[in-house]
Amino acid sequence: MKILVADYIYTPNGYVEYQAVAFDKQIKAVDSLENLLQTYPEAQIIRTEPHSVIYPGFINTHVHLEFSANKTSLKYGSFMPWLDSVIANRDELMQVCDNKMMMQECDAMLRSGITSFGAISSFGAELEVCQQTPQRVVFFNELIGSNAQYADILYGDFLERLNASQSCNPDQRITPAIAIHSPYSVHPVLLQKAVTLAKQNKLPLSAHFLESQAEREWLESGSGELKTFFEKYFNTSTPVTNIEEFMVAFDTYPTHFTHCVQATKAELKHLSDKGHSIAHCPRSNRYLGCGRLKIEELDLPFSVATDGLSSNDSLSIFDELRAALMLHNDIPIQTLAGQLIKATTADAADILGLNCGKIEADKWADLAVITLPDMPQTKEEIALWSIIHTKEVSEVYIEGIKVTPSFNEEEKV
Ligand code: MCF
Ligand code: FE
Repeated sequence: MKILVADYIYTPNGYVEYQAVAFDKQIKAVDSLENLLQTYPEAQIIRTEPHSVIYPGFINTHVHLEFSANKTSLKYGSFMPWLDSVIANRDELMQVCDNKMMMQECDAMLRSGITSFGAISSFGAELEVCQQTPQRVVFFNELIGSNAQYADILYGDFLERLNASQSCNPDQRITPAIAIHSPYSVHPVLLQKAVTLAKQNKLPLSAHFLESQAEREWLESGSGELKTFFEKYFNTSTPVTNIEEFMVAFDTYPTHFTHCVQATKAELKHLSDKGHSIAHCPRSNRYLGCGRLKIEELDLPFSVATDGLSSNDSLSIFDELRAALMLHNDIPIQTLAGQLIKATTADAADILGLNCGKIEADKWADLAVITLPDMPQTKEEIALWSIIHTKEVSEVYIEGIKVTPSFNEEEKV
């Protein structure tokens, strides 16, 4: 048993002062140190630095590790030039992206306090790294393919990758899952099969949805820049589905939809009515010129995610949260900071079906300690100071074990 003591703890009831958390693999209790010691007299007491706050480990719901080699290869600024540049550079980016590079990015996520992430896997190349990294990983095997002719081959390949992620050792903390790439790139027959499979096996399900204006135009009227793209690379000139057909295919199974920047109020209402959620990727949306998701109008749960280095400059969750503070400049900043912390902890865990994200009894002891440079004046300001001042967290625990980015202390078993 360990007891972690800090000036503040972020709990489902807000920030509490002068308390401590008792945990082994799971959290046992939050109480005063004196009370906890009465129940657990043998516990190891760990005192954090002054002005520290204990948070549940942060959760990055959507990242493409396989694209970690990108620095300046892909074109930022506008969606279609970016997509063209993905086609042109993908093979080379994959070639230079080795396990070492992806593990460094898992390290970077860990240093920013990320204890769980959703890995969107196009090829299955990051499975080994995800098995080795100490973090929990929801491993989203991507299904892509708009041409009915190749549907069987693509589905077969997808099933093989899914199987591999299903055969991991439980100690590796991997949850197998399915990602539908997008409405413009997945044939409705494939989509139907994958949704049924997810439902039957209770696998988390995710899909990129209504990211760009080009995507909307193509799905609505079969025109625009995506038409040129499909004519050039796939010799087709009509979309395989439309917004309505794609969206209703998920009606019976709650799905985590990524981006949704271009969704209308009616579409967002439909997503909300069917129990879905949104992964909000503020820097990715800005870098690809897709616009701003109006999070102030959402009435469904959302997470905040980095997306991959294919459309970002870092995988740090705190870099992402700082960007979100800037992007949503009309939302009162203290309120927004509080929402962002909740979105990346409790809400993200609920969305991915992980038993963590909250500091309360019976959750996994996945914790991130941050240390503020000075004492906050009020509890209401802690969320904002945490986001503004945290470049790296001070300590991370996963399932009760302290982990360090270089993994040479206590490694993932
Ligand atoms: O989320 C961003 C932007 N939207 C769509 N796809 C991707 C993103 N980052 C990487 N991707 C991948 C996607 O998984 O790029 C490929 C897919 O494999 C695009 S389709 C050729
Ligand atoms: Fe993505």
